[in-house]
Amino acid sequence: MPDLSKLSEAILKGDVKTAVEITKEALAAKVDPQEILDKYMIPAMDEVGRKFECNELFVPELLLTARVMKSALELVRPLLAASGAEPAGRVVIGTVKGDLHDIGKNLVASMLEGGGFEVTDLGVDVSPEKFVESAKSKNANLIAMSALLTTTMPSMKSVIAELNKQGVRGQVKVIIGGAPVTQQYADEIGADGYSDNANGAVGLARTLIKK
Ligand code: B1M
Repeated sequence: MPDLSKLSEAILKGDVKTAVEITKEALAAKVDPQEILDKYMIPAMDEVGRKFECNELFVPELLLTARVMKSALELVRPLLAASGAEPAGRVVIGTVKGDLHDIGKNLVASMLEGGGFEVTDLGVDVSPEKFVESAKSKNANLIAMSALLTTTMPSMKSVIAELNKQGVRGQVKVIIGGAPVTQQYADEIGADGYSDNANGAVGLARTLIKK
């Protein structure tokens, strides 16, 4: 059984090789993938964020840590997805316009897929028009939006405005999430739901689609 604190250290150091090795060892030792993610990977990224805020880390290091996180996540994600269940609905997901953060969004997309949803991932920097056009062309029941920057959150409101403008708001539920997003913000902009984590997003999507 590997020392998983070394996984957090490897993420912080930007050390892809070690992070991948430890993650593989942990999975081979049947450590719960959700535990690897919640106890070691996400806290490491939070620490990266804290250091970035205190000017102890800068953008190049941030990029490096994100690369490590992504590599380790590639190994964990399929197993997280496999723990999901029943078929559910069609989801269009993306990170909102102006925002390039995709680690959390990818996690939510994987969990939704694992939960039996048909997921169309539009990637990052997605315009309101693209969200709405894709929801229409895919006949989606749900639009799922992620934002990591306070400056890009307002784009979530623009997507809802675009749904209203195109007369399709009643046909599609909207859920939102991402570090700066809150339930209060969801209520404020008229989103149907908010979750602060990927698992919660799946439950939320199921509940909303059943309604
Ligand atoms: Co950026 N960044 N970043 N960054 N970055 C943050 C977000 C920041 C908080 C760091 C800080 O200052 N402490 C800060 C935002 C400040 C603010 O707006 N208040 C910040 C900044 C300022 C910036 C730049 C402006 C820096 C610069 O260039 N000067 C720049 C902006 C670029 C842009 O987007 N236009 C930038 C760039 C980057 C990188 C490219 C270097 C890289 C992203 C790489 C990538 O994603 N491919 C990066 C990273 C890695 C971070 C931090 C360190 C980590 C984010 C992350 O991946 N977390 C971040 C600090 C932090 O959050 N601790 C930071 C792990 C991920 C699993 O969590 O995405 O929150 P998260 O997802 C969670 C939940 O939020 C939830 O589920 C997930 C799992 O449980 N969730 C949902 C997410 N989406 C959901 C949707 C749902 C439901 C739940 O329903 C639809």
